[in-house]
Amino acid sequence: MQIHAGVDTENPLGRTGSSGSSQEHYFPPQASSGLDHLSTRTATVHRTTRETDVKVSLNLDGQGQYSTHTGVPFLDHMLSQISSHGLIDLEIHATGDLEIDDHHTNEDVGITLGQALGQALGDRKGIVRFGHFIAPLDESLVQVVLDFSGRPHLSYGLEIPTQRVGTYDTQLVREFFVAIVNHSQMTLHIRQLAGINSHHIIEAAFKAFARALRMAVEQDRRRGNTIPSSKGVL
Ligand SMILES: [Mn+2]
Repeated sequence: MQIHAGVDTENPLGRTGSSGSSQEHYFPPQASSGLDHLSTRTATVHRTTRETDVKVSLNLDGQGQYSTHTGVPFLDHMLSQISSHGLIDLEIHATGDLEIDDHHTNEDVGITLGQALGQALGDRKGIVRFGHFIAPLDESLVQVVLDFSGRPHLSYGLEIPTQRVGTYDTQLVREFFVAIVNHSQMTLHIRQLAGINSHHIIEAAFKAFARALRMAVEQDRRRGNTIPSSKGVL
């Protein structure tokens, strides 16, 4: 496994420039905000096992640009929600043993994304830390509350009425969040307040997760360069 995090060596100041805007390179919008310790919050994690090969690149201070290719179409659809509503630039490429089922690929994308989140956040200085949102999607309503506490915990309250959405096994939603929680060391509560349609319930959960994530990783200008914990460590 290779992990690279931090400064983009081709764009170390994170300045917007005219030298290409491919999704390989990120241009955080607040490079001269006085919060330069947070201004290049990017990470790339490449994780390989005998079951899958997953590469995740992200920019927490992105604009919601994404390129997701996991071989699992519904998972791609949900990852695009994280990017679009979390304003996190996200590039994910995965190959896996889909001839068995989607389980390993789904889980390993969650693991690798969780690791990338953890890497990009570093020591978690200066972040809001907590995030919450309630997202509707038509009849569905899902609440997400999260805390970059350093302690992995998931309370999962989705009750998805069908076994599949398209070809996607709906049991894999929980597996995805277990993986991301464990590998980003996040406390995450997901509660379904209403919902009938499986696709709507899951998508509302990912939208609420994205917005809660956006809130939690936001730079807290009053917090400055300190860790948001009375304990002094997260
Ligand atoms: Mn949809």
